[in-house]
Amino acid sequence: MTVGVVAEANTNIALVKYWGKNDEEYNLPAVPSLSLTLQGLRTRTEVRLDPALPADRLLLNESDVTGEPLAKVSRHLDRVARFLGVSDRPRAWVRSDNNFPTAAGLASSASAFAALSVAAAGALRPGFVLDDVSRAQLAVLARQGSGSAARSLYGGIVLLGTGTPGQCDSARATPVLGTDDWPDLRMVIGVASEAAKDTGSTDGMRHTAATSPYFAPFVAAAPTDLRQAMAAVKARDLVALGAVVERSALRMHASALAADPAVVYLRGATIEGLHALRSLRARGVAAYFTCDAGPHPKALTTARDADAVAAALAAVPGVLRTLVAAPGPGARLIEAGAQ
Ligand code: 2P0
Repeated sequence: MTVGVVAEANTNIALVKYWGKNDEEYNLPAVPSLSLTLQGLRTRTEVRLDPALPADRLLLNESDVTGEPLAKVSRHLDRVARFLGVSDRPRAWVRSDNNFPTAAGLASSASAFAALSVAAAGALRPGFVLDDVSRAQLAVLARQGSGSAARSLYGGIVLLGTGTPGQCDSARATPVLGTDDWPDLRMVIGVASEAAKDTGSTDGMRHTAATSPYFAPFVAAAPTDLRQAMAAVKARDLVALGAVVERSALRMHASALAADPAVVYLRGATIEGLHALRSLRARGVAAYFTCDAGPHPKALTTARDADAVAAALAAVPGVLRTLVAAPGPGARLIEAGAQ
């Protein structure tokens, strides 16, 4: 008999960016980050243990996947098993689906490793319960799969610390605001590509840290950015938060652009999106730019202004479509049972 467990996790977008590591082995971030978990952009993952399987299998968006993505998933299953004290874990079928573009700078690894962590724990430990303690533990495990994944264990606004090199459980995710604590917030995404990006985040940040003279100033600025963003979040002050959001993203990209050779995620649509948002702002619309390791211009805004922001981004050449997301929930177990 095999046991299938399904978990879901929503993606998150950083308001204060994580870029660079201070410990590669444990995947500890070099800077603290703050994120918004997004409603509606989710990964759904099933883990089904099967002792008869000769090796783990990964089905990603209905396609059989092998090579490094499968190896990363297997290592993560091993990590969760080790944490739970399960020796000789059975091989597993992992089936994962995203309802948004995979690996294109929409943080699919965040929701992917968050959902995988929960589903794996549920499959490997019968009767597993996702409570405050296990959620925090799974966030530490998820972070080792992908740094931003730790933040997707929680809904709303989430802080991820830097941790201490050599101490695996030192970089923890902490909920700052719950999913319903600032219901007026919206993130608008201008989808500028459905394709996988050229340079993955891990490689991009490693190369930036190794070669960019602007990486150290980016790291040095992060604590102030975080402090100001936390104060703005607690005061529900979108104008103050937006200023930090925009500069944190642009400083991250400035450090990447100054790498040798440059790491360039920005496209024409990204920069035109930034200008469109600034024009909106000059007319009194709440619209603050951000962008991750991909070309999509994104905007932090309000429920009232979300339609105007989405229309402005949709009009940018190169933007294919727009998504609007409210604050979303943390990772959750959907179903567990014998099959
Ligand atoms: C963030 N990004 O804070 C930043 C901003 C992308 C740009 O976290 O190497 O996939 O797996 O820990 O989490 C994307 O990086 O990197 C990311 P790894 P991850 O959201």
